Amino acid sequence: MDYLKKTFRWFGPEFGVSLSDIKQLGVEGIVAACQKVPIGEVWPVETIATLRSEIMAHGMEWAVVESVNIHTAIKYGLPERDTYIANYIQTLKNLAENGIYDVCYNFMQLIDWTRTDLDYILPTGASALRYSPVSASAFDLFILERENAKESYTKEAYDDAKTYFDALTYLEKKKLEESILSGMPGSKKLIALEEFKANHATVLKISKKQLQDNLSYFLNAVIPEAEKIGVRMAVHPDDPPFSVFGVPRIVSNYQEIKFLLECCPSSSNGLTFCSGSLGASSSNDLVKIIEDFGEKIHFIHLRNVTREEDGSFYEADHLNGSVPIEKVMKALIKQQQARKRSNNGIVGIPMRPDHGHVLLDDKRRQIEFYSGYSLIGRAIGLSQLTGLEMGIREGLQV
Ligand code: CS2
Ligand code: MN
Repeated sequence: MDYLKKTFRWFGPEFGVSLSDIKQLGVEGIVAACQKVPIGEVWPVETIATLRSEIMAHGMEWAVVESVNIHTAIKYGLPERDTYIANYIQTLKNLAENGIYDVCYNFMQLIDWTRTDLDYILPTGASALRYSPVSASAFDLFILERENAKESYTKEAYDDAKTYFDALTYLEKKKLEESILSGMPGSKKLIALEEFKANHATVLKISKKQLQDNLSYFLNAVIPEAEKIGVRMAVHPDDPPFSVFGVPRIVSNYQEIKFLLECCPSSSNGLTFCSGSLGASSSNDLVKIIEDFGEKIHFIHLRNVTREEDGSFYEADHLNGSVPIEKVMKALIKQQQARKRSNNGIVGIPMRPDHGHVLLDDKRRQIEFYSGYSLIGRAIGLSQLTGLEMGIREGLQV
């Protein structure tokens, strides 16, 4: 049987999870990155080889790179972008030389995911990541102090944000600020508010159309090279899949994914299907995205979110929430069947549980984890997803 390949993201031992912990979960492939190389610089062959050997010494493979991050010069379309694109291509070559062919990246501005609460206590006592529009608006208006931000809100939304913010203590305000500024997986360092403000001011001057052109420019330079060396690029969707702090989104829905895939058609230009990121918007039809773009899905992130009436969402456990995870799994298995029938594409698509709750012994070690990347929470997610996959395969007789 051709199961999805079980993978697990690993940031290094300093993030509270070791390779031997992960091995015990029955994981085949590690999802990792050379995090210490500054964004934009070439990842040296030796640095890649050392990390790969460490993973292999634990009986697993380095299945996917997440992420080779993209320098802001490329995102902003600055003249020096060509140098950074050349570096990016060299990194891909160095990865391929080490036998690593799957690369996840994103084209989000300012930070990776945005959450307003990194320790939202659920009724069970476990904790999860949460996004609340009122808190995000309060940050935008009163911490970031975006120019003319007030005009982008209805009077009611502004008043709600003000009432909410005024009621916060100094420490609660700090906590909100830090929650938003910590959205960079793989780094324990918060982004400095001043740096965030400066980048934000730059990004606001760039239109959505320009950002899409910059993405297209990047892909048209990188993808032909990736194709030559057999590297599959897999863009991660923007999270959350709607504009925050006035910044446009460009990989957040069906049309935007279509643009991305069509601006540079190639089997190397693909997608990381993330059910949690795309699922935070009720207008995204996840099954349709899999059905229509399935052959371009090179990597899978599975998790669930519960969407609430006011536009908030929190990360629910993997099998519960607003995302129809069983339908998503079934559509993914059908995609595998199609690949098998046509003998085209990788059937054992790498899949990882994306984020997990903090519960049980995780609570004692929460400080060590990068938010969302607990051990037990993700281990439970992986085992639930594996069971779901097995049940669906049995039902489909595949
Ligand atoms: C994560 C992302 O939140 C998520 O869904 O998977 O933060 C992901 O790690 C990066 O955006 C990929 O570049
Ligand atoms: Mn994801």
